[in-house]
Amino acid sequence: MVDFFRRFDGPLTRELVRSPGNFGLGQIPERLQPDGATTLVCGYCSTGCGLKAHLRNGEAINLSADTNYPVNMGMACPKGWEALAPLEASDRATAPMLRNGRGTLETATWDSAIKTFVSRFKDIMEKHGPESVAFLSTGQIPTEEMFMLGTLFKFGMGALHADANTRQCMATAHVAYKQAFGFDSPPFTYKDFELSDVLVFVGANPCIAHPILWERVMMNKNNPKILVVDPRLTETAMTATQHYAIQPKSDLTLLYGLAHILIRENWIDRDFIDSHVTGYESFAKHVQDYPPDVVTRTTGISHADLERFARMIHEGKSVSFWWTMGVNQSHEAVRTAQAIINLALITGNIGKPGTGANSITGQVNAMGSRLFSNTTSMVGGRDFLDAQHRQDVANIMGIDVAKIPAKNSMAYDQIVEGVCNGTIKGLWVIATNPIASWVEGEKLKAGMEKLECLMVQDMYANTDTARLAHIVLPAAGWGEKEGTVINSERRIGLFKKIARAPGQALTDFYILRLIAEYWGCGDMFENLHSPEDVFQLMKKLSVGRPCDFSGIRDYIHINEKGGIQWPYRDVSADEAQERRLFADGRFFTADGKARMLFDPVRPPAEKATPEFPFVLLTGRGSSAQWHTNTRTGKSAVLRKLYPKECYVEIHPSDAGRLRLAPEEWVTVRTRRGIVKARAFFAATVQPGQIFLPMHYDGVNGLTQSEFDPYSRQPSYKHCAARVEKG
Ligand SMILES: Nc1nc2c(c(=O)[nH]1)N[C@H]1C(S)=C(S)[C@@H](COP(=O)(O)OP(=O)(O)OC[C@H]3O[C@@H](n4cnc5c(=O)[nH]c(N)nc54)[C@H](O)[C@@H]3O)O[C@H]1N2
Ligand SMILES: Nc1nc2c(c(=O)[nH]1)N[C@H]1C(S)=C(S)[C@@H](COP(=O)(O)OP(=O)(O)OC[C@H]3O[C@@H](n4cnc5c(=O)[nH]c(N)nc54)[C@H](O)[C@@H]3O)O[C@H]1N2
Ligand code: SF4
Ligand SMILES: [Mo]
Repeated sequence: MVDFFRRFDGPLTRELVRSPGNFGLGQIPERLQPDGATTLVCGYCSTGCGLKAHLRNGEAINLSADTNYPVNMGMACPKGWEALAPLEASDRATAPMLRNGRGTLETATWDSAIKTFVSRFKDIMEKHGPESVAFLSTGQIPTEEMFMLGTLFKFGMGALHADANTRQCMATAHVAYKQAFGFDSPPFTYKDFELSDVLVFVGANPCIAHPILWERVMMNKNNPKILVVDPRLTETAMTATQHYAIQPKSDLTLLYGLAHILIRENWIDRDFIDSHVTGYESFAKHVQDYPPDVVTRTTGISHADLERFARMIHEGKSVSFWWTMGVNQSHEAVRTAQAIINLALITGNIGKPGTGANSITGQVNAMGSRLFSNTTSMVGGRDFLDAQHRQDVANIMGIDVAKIPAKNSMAYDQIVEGVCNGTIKGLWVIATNPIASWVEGEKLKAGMEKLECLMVQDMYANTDTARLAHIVLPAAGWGEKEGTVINSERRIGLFKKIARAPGQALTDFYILRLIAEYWGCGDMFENLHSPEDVFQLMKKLSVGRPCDFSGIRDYIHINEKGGIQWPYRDVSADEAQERRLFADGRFFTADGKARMLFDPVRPPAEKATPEFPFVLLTGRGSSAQWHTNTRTGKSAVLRKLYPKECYVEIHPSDAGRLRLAPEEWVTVRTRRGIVKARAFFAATVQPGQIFLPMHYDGVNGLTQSEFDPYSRQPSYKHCAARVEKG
């Protein structure tokens, strides 16, 4: 181990080599029983299940679902059971790589890789200013690493533009909550799945995307009504009490239409509105424009169904509203999320058991990113434009306030635009695969090929994005490092080290410390020797914020409690396992009241035309596939659980018209690109609509650059397409 650091023999190198958190195994106490078992949070989705790692000589030999963890109580989905496979894959990146003069990537030392990065980025920033570089990161690494990355880049290296794949995913929920509640604060606890008597799911397919949350719904003993709003007859919709197969992107009309009926019938909670909400009168006026006949025309839902929907909300004692990507990924996404929030507010369904306007998060630590990545918000959910916030952070971190930018970063799409038009010349990509996951993949690829310096930090050097890089840094993954993550119900859970990273791969934590050292700003982190040191600093940064978790003692405390939900201010004051927000009806706005926000409905950019007669929907295909499949694709077990080749769901009537045979190869074409897929006849999609799972190569070559104006999240689930034989 000492060997590959021999050219950089500073104190950090010695610490790296010695540190049990890096090359050895972790420091959590059960490590002391190397043949026992330990619990850690799964590294895929935001459900945040507890997995039990069975250890031999301190390393995991197998995983099972933890029966004691309050989230999953002994259940796990296939990805969780198979989470060791991606670590053991033969194509792991095991050494840094640099692109040579002939244009191929070849193995390099850490010293030369990081020196190359530092000299190229410094060069670019000197020539073109600090706004000529950017990073794109993730919701899939621990909060400690996000914090290090965001503070290193902005306060240490003096750069500005930084965003993450959470823009593709959670930006809408973040903005919707912030505007409505004064802070990005999903109010629920998972127990609410079990306590509601009416559950409304909008644009969410938890059977596939959050299977264990769906299990929690199935544990509901109130014989609840489950209402699902989704253009597709998904696995979730099939088990629902009622499925509303609306026209794609007509949600806002539907939700305003429901508010119209609830208000018309006086099925509202006037006391709650008067005491805890502002903007009700103008909202009530606004929804007068959405009477049932208008709603019926736009959504395709019958008048009777619409009235019954509103009545079920009214008759429910504890109604909870849940939304995911069908809402967040839309051209009017923030207002749609807020229309859901408004329904909860006018009916007083918030702050009580089994209620809430609840965004289900996606990635394991999207919630950590929303609070601490220092990208769109400053650490602790603060605002870069607020001088007092900047001063507070400078004081707590012991840095000069002048180092903190008084300007916001560009959003993901603006960074991508900069890459494509050449104003961004240096890009650092961490734990995300934008070539495959961002819209209009081909355009982005062409832009990335022009970059002066592209550095990719990933577990694998062969992702679509890493293949374009000038520098690849091999990263340890989930299971090979320690840190905390925050799940959908605000529960802070633990990643533990149960395996050794292969070859020379380092944890992102140590990669960031090395980069800081080489950049010349290592002093910023000189007291942060382990992720847990960072956690202690983040605790201080959370004090007095809505997300205050300063009452958590340390990692052991989180371990003992089975995760801890924020807020958690004082260990002696609040020991409850399950907590929800807003029980007192006070929100995080200046006057303590929630805001009702709304806009007129707008049509999406692309409509079906004679040339492109289908609406193309995209999303998750199976519970065994994760995003761009770099991890899940490594498990032989998971590979048996989904079709090997890309497939497109098409209604049998459309397939008949196009004279397709089942499973025949077709070309799906949009104005931006093509994908080959097998035709899968399924009445799950409506006539005139097709569905492509996002996990296969090239799918995002088809999607389009349309964004919500407030959250700048892409509208991945709506564009015009054509299906051709062959
Ligand atoms: N197995 C698996 N699980 C995952 C992931 C994964 O890749 N694989 N990813 C995780 C992440 S990061 C996320 S963000 C979540 C996503 O979780 P979900 O949002 O539940 O999953 P999606 O399939 O993207 O989209 C949900 C539904 O939105 C519907 N939809 C499309 N357009 C519209 C519309 O206009 N209106 C409405 N109402 N619905 C619409 C789609 O038909 C789809 O069924 O899943 C997480 N869990
Ligand atoms: N068409 C369409 N496109 C979509 C969506 C959709 O619904 N439809 N959904 C969007 C959503 S919600 C999301 S969240 C994005 C996800 O998009 P991406 O983030 O691009 O997808 P992943 O495949 O999860 O990529 C994560 C990368 O991080 C690497 N990695 C994993 N763990 C670590 C680690 O600890 N350290 C480092 N350094 N690397 C690591 C993995 O190997 C992988 O290459 O996709 C978006 N794209
Ligand atoms: S539901 Fe999510 S957190 Fe639970 S095992 Fe599956 S991927 Fe992991
Ligand atoms: Mo996501």
